[in-house]
Amino acid sequence: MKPESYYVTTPIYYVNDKPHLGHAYTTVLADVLARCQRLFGRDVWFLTGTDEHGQKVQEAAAKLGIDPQTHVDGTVQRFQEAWKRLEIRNDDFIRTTEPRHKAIVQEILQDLYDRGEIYRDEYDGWYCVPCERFFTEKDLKDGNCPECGRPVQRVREANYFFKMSAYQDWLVEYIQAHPEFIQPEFRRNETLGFLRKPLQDLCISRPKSRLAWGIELPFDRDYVTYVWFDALVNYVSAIGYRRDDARFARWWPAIHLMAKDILTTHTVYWPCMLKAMGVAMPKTIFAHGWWLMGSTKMSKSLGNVVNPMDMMDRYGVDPFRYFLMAEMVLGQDASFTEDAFIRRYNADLANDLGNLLNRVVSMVGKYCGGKLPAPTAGAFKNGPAADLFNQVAAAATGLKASIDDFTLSAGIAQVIDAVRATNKFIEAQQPWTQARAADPGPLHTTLYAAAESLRVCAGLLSPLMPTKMAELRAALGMENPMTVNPEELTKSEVLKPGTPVAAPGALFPRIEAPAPAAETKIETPAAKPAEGKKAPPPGTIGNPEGVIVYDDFAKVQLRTAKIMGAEAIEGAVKLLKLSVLMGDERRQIVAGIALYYKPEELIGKTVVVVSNLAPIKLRGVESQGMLLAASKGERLRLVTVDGDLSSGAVVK
Ligand code: ME8
Repeated sequence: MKPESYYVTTPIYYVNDKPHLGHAYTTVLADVLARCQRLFGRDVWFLTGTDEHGQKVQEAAAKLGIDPQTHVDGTVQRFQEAWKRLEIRNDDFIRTTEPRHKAIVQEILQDLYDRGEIYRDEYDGWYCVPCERFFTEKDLKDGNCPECGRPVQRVREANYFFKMSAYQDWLVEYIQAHPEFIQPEFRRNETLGFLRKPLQDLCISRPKSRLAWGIELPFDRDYVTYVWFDALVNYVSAIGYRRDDARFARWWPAIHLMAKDILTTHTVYWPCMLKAMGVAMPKTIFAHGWWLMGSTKMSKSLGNVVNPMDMMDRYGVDPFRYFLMAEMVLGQDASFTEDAFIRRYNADLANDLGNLLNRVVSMVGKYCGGKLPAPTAGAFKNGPAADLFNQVAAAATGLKASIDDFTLSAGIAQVIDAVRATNKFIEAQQPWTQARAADPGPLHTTLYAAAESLRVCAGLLSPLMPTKMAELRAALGMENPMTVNPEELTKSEVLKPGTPVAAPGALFPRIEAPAPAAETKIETPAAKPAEGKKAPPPGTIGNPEGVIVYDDFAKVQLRTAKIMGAEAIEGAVKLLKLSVLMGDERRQIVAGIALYYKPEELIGKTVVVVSNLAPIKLRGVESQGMLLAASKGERLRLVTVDGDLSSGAVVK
């Protein structure tokens, strides 16, 4: 059977801008929806591009003393490079200055003109120069521009108009009869509200004397077509409209994604244009919310625009993509702060997902010689492994539904819940206890079931984090980690027992929140810290003096340990000899904490130990590791773990 097709678009962004967080968001959203749909076996086409005509481009080029085409040929690369960097896998990138687009715009204009859908008239109204927009007398606010409040000029100018008003009744009926056409529902209601006022005809031209950088009207060489009549057409010119009927029929109708700023142009102008052209309506026009900076709108004039490149440099591409998708409830506004990013990253990716992989790989290493064990027969029919797998498979179904009904963040949350359930499953099954039993069956089933769960969750998250999830799947010994097969997302026992597993290094190293101003430092009381080695401040790029790169840090193995015994060392007033339990292993550590803790206060504390330090002798007593502590002035406190966690856990 031919798979159902799925054509998704982003707005074509103004080429004069630098790509910012908002552009990145819509583009990643389209990319994730496209990748998810591909994952679930649909035939997908994903289009993005740039809007390259208009006054601002003309002025910017004039300022630089170059022609507008040369100017846009340069600036478009900022978008193309950003999308490459963001792992956007668009099938096409359309520029409105390309001949393939301009020719179609002109043909549509000529056709509508010939059929009387476009007419010439004298325009008499108010014009705001900075906003480049016309207003009627009624639109004005205290005689000024309703948008920016600045004075407006009276303009009388001959122009061309599209008979949009003729489609008002039809459009209202269409919207009412097709609930999936404009989403979310409140945006549909907003459009219907807009359509309660009489719809004006749309001015679609500018005289070349005022704006030369546009597509010339084929029936009047003194005019160019203005912004929307040019830009919106990209959605059809890119897929063979009027050129390749089979191709056009394969992809149309589209799913158009955008933010609420350009709702009306998409839900009113575009449907009326398509109706006049005799083309079917888009399947869905979905307007998402704004990314706000804290609670303020992101804007160039406020200087609070987030550059997606900075975020990627700082935290990596995949975590940034994940955050954008998981944090914004589709349709609602969302607040962007670096703190929110770090919180979500640490919670979902470092603690839940990354930790699950570490646990599985290290236990398979420890108990099964690094090779995936075989589950006991029937373990996936009923019992805890089967229950876990059912929850994981339900997350696959949930994610699939969430991409069709635009509730992506809920679908993602369901996958992360499945990851959490797998961590809980490990806690409940206690493979470290199962490992002591004579029958290895339960231990093998536990580890295999956890790996299976991880396999499916990584497959489901691969549209969001393509590279990281391929690394994860490679760590599980999968043969083609980049290729996720849709059937394997709801099928159990796909991993092959006996396959070697290997950790890819820390997949999501924990991010420490930017430190507050206080100069609290972490010290190692049993031995001197290495000179000149400080943790790199978040956001450090490159490797300036005194700053380590992650690989340096990764050499230090930190683990939790429970203090089982503590005693003074004769003749050494500052030192205590501690006996600690780190997982199954007992160690002796000498720590310089006697002035700050009494031995009996220490028993039962779970502390953090540098576990791969070569043993040394302090006052003749061997120390097999080092505790971490924070000290400031006269005070010293041990670094402990927040909440209940068994000893031997990896700290990262
Ligand atoms: O309007 N939050 O282009 P544009 C979320 N060329 N998304 C945001 C955002 C924010 N703070 N800021 C921008 C144009 N966006 C026209 C479109 S389409 C035929 C022509 C995203 O460069 C969002 O997708 O101003 C919004 O709709 C789009 O950028 C506007 O891009």
